[in-house]
Amino acid sequence: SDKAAGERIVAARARLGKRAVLLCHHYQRADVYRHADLTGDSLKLARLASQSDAEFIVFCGVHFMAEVADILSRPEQIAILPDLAAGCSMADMANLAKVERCWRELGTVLNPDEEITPVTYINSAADLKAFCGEHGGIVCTSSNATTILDWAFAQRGKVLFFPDQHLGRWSGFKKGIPLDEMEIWNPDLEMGGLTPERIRKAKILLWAGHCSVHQMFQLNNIQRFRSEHPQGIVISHPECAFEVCHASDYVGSTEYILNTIKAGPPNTRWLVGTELNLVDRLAEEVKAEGKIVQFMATNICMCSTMQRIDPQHLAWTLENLAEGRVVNHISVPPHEARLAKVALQRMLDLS
Ligand code: CIZ
Ligand code: SF4
Repeated sequence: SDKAAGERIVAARARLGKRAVLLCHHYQRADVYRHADLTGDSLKLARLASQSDAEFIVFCGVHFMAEVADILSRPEQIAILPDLAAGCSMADMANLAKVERCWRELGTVLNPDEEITPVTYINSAADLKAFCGEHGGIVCTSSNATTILDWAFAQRGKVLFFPDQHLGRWSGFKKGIPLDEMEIWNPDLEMGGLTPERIRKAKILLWAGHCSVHQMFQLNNIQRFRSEHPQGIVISHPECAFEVCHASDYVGSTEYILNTIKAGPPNTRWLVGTELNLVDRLAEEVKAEGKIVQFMATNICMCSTMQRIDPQHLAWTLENLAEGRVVNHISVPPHEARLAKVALQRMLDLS
């Protein structure tokens, strides 16, 4: 049972002591989250992990996050993902073969290594971060995407943004780029489904990827909320569709959403467009201040891969570590890690 697993987690952690640090992303379920040493978004967690003295970085989150922790941590530290099946469906929408093909196809119209800066959202595999490191590109997160676009356009005239079209479009829009100068690159079509003219005219090429969780939030959820609660405040994650972000009062990363609502005035009502575990936890935390926090979708909407990290997997992982067996080690190959770190470091130097 989950309760028994909870007790096993506490016992194994007592045996491991300071040898293991337990990181939990905001989207983790409550019965895992309560065991966290450190909580945050993916980047904050990876940075905190690398500053700790722990030998084992146990990352309760998804695969790309454990990869970033491995890349940014010291060589002797070991990144662990309690369930190897905890991926990210958005990250999976772009793979290296497709991005390389895209780069080659763009090369028939222009000279990509001189004219396009590749920008990858942190929600991507390490080999794509390495691609960006190698081709003069950079990583971004949902908290720094507009700053990163400034840097990217200072290098070259165009940006290829992957895998999340929504974060790319919203960030471009915030920078004042007209919507008709942003084109969707569909990796399943030849030349992304674009003509050479449209490629030449585009400022941003948006990879046709999205988050299956955030696409559930709909404009009509906001419209209904506004008609029922005219004083209510709407806040969304930039992985939501453009019209949802556009109709929101605030748009930002998980850290931004948490901070904005916590710092907001008492006795307010909020509609929040991001993952349900975060929203439920936040609602509990701020209700004493008279703040009502509502979830944007009418259906249950969790990240199914984040949910895979459950107490049973965590208990099993920690017990193995305590017995001296390293399980579910996430280790990025050195050549790839070096180039991925170049792209990550460009971002870290800007924030
Ligand atoms: O970078 C993260 O942790 C993710 C996936 C979202 C966010 O907005 O923090
Ligand atoms: Fe990936 Fe979406 Fe889950 Fe975040 S919420 S890990 S972007 S599938």
